[in-house]
Amino acid sequence: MGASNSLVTGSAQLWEQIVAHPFVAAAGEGTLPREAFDRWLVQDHFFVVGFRRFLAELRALAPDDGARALLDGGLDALEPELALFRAEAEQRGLDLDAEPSPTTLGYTAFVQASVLDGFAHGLVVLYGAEKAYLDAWTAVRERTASDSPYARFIDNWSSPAFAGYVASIAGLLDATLPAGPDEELARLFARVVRFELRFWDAVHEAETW
Ligand code: MP5
Repeated sequence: MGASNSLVTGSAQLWEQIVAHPFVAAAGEGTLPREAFDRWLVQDHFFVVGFRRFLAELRALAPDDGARALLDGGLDALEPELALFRAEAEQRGLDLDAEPSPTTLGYTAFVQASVLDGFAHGLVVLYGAEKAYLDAWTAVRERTASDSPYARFIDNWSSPAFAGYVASIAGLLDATLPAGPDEELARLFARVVRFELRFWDAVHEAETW
């Protein structure tokens, strides 16, 4: 089993909680309160802006042209994605400069710090975050009627193009860790999974501080 597969398998129980999360289920079924999606939009915008800085740092550490091209593609995709967040926020009258929750701030800071430990560490975090969003938004898609108000967001993280990007990250991770993840990297990945779950909890339950 490749490194990417063994990491996800090692967190299988928590992974199931992500794809079955009440926020994910309600978004799919069309029963999500408007304010809950609003909270997600503002908090995830903060995360993605921070994520872009993380990805640029990771790209600077990429060992070869193939890895650089892959991460360049990821960075390019964040421009239309952030434009989508801004357009939706404007339509909903939301302030994207609102204070992040402690979970959002903690997760964003954790992601950015991971790359200080080197390329493999950052790549493990990148894979965990992208794979978690691919699977969560694919679960939303599977429950959704064709006229979802979240269609553009669903597409963003469950399209064949995004699935291909995540598969390429998995391939790069497998090639980077041919002997599989060591204990430290497995622990790092498990933290990403816990943060993903906590992120959904926080936007669902309106965490404040
Ligand atoms: C992603 C995200 C995916 N937007 N938010 C969280 C909490 N986790 C993962 O990252 P990207 O860069 O939007 O594909």
